[in-house]
Amino acid sequence: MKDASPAAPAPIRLEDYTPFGFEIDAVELHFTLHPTKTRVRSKIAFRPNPATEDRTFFLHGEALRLIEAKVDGVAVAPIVGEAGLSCAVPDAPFVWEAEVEISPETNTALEGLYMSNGMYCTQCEAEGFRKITYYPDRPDVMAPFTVTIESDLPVLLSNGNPQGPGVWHDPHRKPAYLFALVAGDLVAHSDGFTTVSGAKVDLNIWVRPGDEDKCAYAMDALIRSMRWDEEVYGRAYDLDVFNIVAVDDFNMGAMENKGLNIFNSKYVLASPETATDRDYDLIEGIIAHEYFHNWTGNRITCRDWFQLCLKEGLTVFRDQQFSADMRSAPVKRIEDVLQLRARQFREDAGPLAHNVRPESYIEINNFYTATVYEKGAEVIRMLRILLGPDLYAAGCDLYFDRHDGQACTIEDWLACFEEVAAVDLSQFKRWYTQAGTPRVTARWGVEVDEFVLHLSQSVPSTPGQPLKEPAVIPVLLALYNGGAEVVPETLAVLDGPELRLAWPVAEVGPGAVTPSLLRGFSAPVRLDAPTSFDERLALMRDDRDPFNRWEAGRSVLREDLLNLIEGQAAVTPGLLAAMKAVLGDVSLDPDFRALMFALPSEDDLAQACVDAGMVPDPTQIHAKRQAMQAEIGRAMAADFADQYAQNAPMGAYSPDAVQAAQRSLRNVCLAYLIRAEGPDRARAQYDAATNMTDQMAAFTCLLEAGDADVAGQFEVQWSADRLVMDKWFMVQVAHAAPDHAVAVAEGLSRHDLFDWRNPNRFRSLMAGLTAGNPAGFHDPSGAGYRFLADWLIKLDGLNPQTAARMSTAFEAWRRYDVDRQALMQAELARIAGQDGLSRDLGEMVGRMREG
Ligand code: B3K
Ligand code: ZN
Repeated sequence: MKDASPAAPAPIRLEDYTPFGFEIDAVELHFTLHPTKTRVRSKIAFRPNPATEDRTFFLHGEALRLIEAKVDGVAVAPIVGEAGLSCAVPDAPFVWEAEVEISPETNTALEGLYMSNGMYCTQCEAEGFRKITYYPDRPDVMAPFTVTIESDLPVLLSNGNPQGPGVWHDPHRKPAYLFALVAGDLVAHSDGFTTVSGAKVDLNIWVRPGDEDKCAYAMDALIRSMRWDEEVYGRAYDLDVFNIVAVDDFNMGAMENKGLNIFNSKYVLASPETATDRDYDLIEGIIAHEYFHNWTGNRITCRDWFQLCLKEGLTVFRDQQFSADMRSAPVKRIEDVLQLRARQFREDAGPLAHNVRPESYIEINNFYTATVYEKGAEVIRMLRILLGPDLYAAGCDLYFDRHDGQACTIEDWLACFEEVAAVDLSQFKRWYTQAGTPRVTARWGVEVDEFVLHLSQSVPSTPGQPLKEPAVIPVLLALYNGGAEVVPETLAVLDGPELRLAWPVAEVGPGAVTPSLLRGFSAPVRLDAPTSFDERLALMRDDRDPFNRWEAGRSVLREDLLNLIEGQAAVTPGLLAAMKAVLGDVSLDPDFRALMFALPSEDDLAQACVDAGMVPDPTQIHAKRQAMQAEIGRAMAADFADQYAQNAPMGAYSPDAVQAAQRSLRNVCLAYLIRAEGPDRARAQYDAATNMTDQMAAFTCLLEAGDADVAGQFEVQWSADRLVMDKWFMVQVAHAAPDHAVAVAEGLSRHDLFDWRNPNRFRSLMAGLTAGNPAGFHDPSGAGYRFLADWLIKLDGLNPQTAARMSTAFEAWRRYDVDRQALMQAELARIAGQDGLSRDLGEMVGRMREG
């Protein structure tokens, strides 16, 4: 399927899909583990695939030393190339056997079988299995696996159920990307679960000795996820054991291997002293996400990698629903939309824009994106809004019944909903086949005796897709008049270029009617509505939809910030009054109030400048945002002090939503208060803190206030804790003064603990600059761009996947002034010119240079 040579990467295309010529009845794997000379013996029972005549026998394989190969017990001499081997085989059932040697210790790409702190572990999605043995490494080839592991290490794990020491059998047919193996000196935090049908499941979270007291929250989240999937989606677990392993060196968050999830330790280990509330929140969400993949991804998988959103978009939507049920649903929705806009809208507006279902790729790992994941989830959310919860549930049930055990497409998924709802979803499918964020324009007014709302849509051009067709856009809306909801929430479907909606004036009343549009963010679009500043202040107070209430506040803050950037002298008094009312409104969830006070990010403001026809100046954006924070802090100091006191901790720390919300609001107050009062309160909080949430909040305040000692104190306290030190690296760069940020990052990159081979550590430092300190990254000298490019070039030789991912910091280059554009393009050109550039980074840089 894929050309392995980095020198000549050829795109893979959806339209070229053909099935593999053989099916597999059984796979037996035998591992003899050794750091540099691991032997892998495979025995695979193939038979011709009746769905195709093509009997080409090509097995993927990369960086393998073939020792021997046999067909039906007879030695053969296959033709071996860089990407795999081919061999003459019978047009009848046969058994393939091979032995290969691999070197996990020198596998720095962390793909295939590799080592992390003396432990063996695997990462096979998307195409890592081919670095373990020769195999048809494609998701539509599914098989039951039996695995034997020989090693002196005490804990030997693989997929499925244990059959004896080091022997595992997975009865569920699965693609190779879900294979996993772990061997190490590990200890388990164990529990159990009884499924709805009474089956007992052993649950284990395996960690390095010493970390076992940091697993309780992950285990609790797992048990709640298992129950929730039974109750909400009717999906039960299907093996005797469910294992999770935490590993320190991991390219991503976690991996849903059947029965043996492997996690970045950041998303498993938590104690009040070392993890923030945000960390707990992420652990809960990611544990749930990987668990939910057991049905949406594992039992029903993807036919090919173009269908990635089939499992990822759906599973993200499911984990979002779970978190909404566990915590505050409005807060969860706001947080998800903040992420969507920050990452996916940004992606959709730049050179890396692509369909939720892409149609071609060079390196599939480059398409594990916000568009596939987060926009993919929004598409499922829209489907549920359009059909309603009952038909959505019926469609899911049909999908699970009809396709269990299969490798499927988006067409298979949509057909289930077309069938249960008797609807035609061919236009809706454009959400999968058109890139770009649609823009919805709303205009309204009284026409004779009707209040008329006109909605129209357009989708901007994206690379390779100049022309777009209208999307199906569900718009949840209500109408307000004088603070009253005169038309309750209703669903309008904008499925053509325009839509006219009308209500009798007699119904909506005389005077100014204000629509509350796109409630709950019912579609992933940009909205252009002529709602005045004062109308939005009123919605901020009156809207019954909590999302739109927040959205109204957000948009007035953004508008005021843009006006400050353009020379307005001070924050608008009406805005300050509205903010004051929100802060003191104890009927509102503290977390919601905290979110109302989170100013739009500098990246958000840069995009807002572009939308307003201005060229963003990151230095100016930073300065004005800081100034607004200081002005609000001074204007409302007494209110913040009051809330700071009212939300003081009571009792022992718990990561539950109620306590976390209080800490969140209290720490927002602290961040404003230091602008009015100076750093003493933050210093007192830092010195008294007994949990990482409060310590980290005070730490960042003290960094911003220029405290010369706090970074050293933090380091002395936490230098032995890898996950806490990741935070230390990140926040020092993120909260440095922009004109020093690159120097701080450079200094930290020379620190003894800057282990750049560890993806978490590398990301902490780099993202601290690129995402955490945009004004520093975009320093007019270009030093930030050079710093990043130097490190990407260095990392690419070792870990192309992580290098490629971090390169997206350059994706918004077109937003900026010509000098910055030229500086960024020069760095992209310098990267592109490197000898031996990986397919991963090469593809990303190529797309960013062209787009
Ligand atoms: N499926 C994995 C991601 C694999 C990424 C490969 N580059 C985790 C997840 O989405 O659940
Ligand atoms: Zn996933």
